Amino acid sequence: MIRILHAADLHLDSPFQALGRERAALRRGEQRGMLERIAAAVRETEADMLVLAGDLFDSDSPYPETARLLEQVLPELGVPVFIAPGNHDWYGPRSPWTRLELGENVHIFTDADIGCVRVPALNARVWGAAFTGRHRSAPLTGFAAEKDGDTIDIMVLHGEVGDPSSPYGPVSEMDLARSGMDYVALGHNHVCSGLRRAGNTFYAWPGCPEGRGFDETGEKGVLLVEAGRRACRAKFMPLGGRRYETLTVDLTGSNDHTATVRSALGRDPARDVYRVILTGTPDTPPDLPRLQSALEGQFFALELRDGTRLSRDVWQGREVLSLRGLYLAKLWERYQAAQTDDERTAIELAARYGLQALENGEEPPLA
Ligand SMILES: [Mn+2]
Repeated sequence: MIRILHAADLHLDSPFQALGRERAALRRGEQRGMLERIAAAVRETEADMLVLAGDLFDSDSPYPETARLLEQVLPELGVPVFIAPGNHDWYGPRSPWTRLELGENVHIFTDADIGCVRVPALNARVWGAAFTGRHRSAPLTGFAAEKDGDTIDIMVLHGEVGDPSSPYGPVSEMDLARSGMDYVALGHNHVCSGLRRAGNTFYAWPGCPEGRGFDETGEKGVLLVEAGRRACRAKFMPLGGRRYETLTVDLTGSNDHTATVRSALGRDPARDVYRVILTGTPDTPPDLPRLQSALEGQFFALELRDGTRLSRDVWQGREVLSLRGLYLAKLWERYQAAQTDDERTAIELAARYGLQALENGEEPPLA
C-alpha cells in the first residue's frame, strides 16, 4: 500500500473581498499557513507522496511570497509531489508554474493529455494531466492504462465528476472504471466526496482544505489515502482552519436578543466566520447595529441578517381611532391585498419601523 496525502483547491491568494482589506490580507496569510500545515501533515502521517489536484492558486498572479513559500516547502518534504493544474491555475507558457523552482521531487503535469511518471521506489506509476486553459474537455475519454504486473497506478486530475456537459474536464464513472487506475485523486468540487469506487478504481476529492465563503461551510481538510492494487482506504483529516458557518436563531419570545444568539452558538466561534440569520416573530424588532457591536468580538467576522417577522398582534389596535390605528389600518389593507411573500414582508417591515418611530415619541391624539 502507498500512503498518499491528497489535497486540492487551496485557492491560494484568494481576494476575500467580503472581509475588508485588513482581514482579507490576514486570511491570505493564513492560507499560506495552510500550505505549511499540509506539509506538516505529510510528515506526521509519514505519507509516501503528496498529490495536489489543482487550483492551488486562485489566479494566474499569486503573490511573490506564496511562490517563495512553495519553493521552500515542497522540496523540503523529501517525498514525491505531483501537481495537476486546474481551471484557476491552468498551465500555460506564461503561467506562474513556469517561474517556480520546485526541485526534483516535484512533478507538475503540464500537458492536457494524460502523462505518466514511474516511481520505482514505491512500485507505482503516477498519471496526470493539466488544464491548459480555463476550460477543458473530458480528460479520460478513451483512456485505459495497461496494467504492469503488480505496479500500483495512481492518477491526479482536476475535473468534475458526474456532469458530462461540464466545461471543467468532465469525468464519468464509466471513464474511471475503464481507466485501469487503482486510485484517482481528483480536485475541483469543494465539498469532500468521501471514498468512492467505479469498477476496480477507487476515487475521491478532498474538497478545499479551508472555507472561503458561506458556500463553503463546515469542517474542511485533506484526505489521507492508502492505495494498493484493487484496495483502498481513505481518512478525512481536518486541518483546523477557519470555518464558515451559517446559524439561524429564532427570536420568538426572546426578551434579550444578544443572549439568545449567544446561547445558540454550539462551540467557541472565535476563529470562525459566521452569518447569523435572525428569524421568528419577536415582540420588538432586532436592533442590528447594537447586536453587531455586542457580539462582534466573539467571532473572527460576523454578518447579521434580519429575517424576523412581526408577531401577529402588531396589527392589533388598527381599529382604534389614533394615528397608530390609522397607520396600521392603511398598511393592513395593503397587506391583505399583497400578492407575494416578499410584498407582505416589506409591508410588515413598514409597520414595524413606522410603529417604532411612532412609539418612541408621543402619539398625538387625532381628535
Ligand atoms: Mn476548479
